[in-house]
Amino acid sequence: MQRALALAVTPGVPLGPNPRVGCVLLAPDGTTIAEGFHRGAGTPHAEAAALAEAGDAARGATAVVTLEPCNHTGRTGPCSEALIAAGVVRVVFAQPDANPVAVGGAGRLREAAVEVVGGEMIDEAQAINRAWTFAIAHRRPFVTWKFATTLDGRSAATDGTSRWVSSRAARLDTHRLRGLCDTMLVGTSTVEVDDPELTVRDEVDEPVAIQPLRAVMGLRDLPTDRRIFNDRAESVHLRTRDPEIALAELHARDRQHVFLEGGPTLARAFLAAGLVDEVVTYVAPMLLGSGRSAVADLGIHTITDALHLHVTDVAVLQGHGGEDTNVRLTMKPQKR
Ligand code: AOF
Ligand code: ZN
Repeated sequence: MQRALALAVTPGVPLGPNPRVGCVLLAPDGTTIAEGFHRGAGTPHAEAAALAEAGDAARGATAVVTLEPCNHTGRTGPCSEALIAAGVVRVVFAQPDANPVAVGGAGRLREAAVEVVGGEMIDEAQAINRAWTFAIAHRRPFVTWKFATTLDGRSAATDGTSRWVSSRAARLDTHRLRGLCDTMLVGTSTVEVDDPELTVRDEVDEPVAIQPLRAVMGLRDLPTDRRIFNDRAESVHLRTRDPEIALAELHARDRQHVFLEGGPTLARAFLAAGLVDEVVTYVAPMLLGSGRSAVADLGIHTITDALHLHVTDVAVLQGHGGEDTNVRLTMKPQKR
């Protein structure tokens, strides 16, 4: 399974709507017959790739897969049937497939007298497809809210200027994180005021294979010459102010991980709706004493009502060329 998990995360596999999956076919004596991994939506599933490599040698084999074999004909055929037809006698998988269109593989295999064991290294398998797993379970994308702040919690000065709060190292790190999501989301006011392009660019060493979708939400009409609508990536205007509706629309477009980069009003709306799953904050050693907070008034007036977050990771982003160190905090809001 360790090997199957490593295959699943083979570098270069584009982040898409499909999960990353690895598969190893073992002979009865435990030697490896063939390996396979999934290379993105529309390409053969990991099991199919391994079976193709094995040919007749798959007869009597054990298939070790990071995800329960699918039982549906989607972009490709059902892996349950392919494993049965190839004469595989045993299937060991990690994560059960709760995807409503694909579900039922283990049952179908058992029906055909294949021995099935599930749940092996399930945590590791779920971790490599965190957003996919979340989106299937919750029927909406996972939401990461990202913001940069000064030491005194300001995201912009009183004149509205917000450029260069975070260091170049922190901005580079942001672009890297953007590239790990499939959607970036801001509100109409951010597009009007800051006119961001919202692409993953230059600053990252390796260009991303697919640019994340650029989504803007809000009822206001926007001029078409805004940079978010340029041809460097896909974009969409979600005509709603309701985070739940916006996420439902993105889910319908097969989006699994939203990187929320909007202003304080949008942040408040998502927090108030309990729709922030992760917070990533870059703290710069800088004081403003006044200026805009990262989040608008949450209606909290006493300390015991504070919204608490749990820190899951701290990273020090060393500054270069005279720039100071920034700190990145990754947190989980406590749901109320
Ligand atoms: C994959 N790769 O190796 C396995 C998958 O888009 P489709 O029609 O090819 O089906 C995607 C679903 O198939 C996916 O969401 C998951 O439930 C199941 N298994 N998918 O992309 C694979 N084994
Ligand atoms: Zn499949």
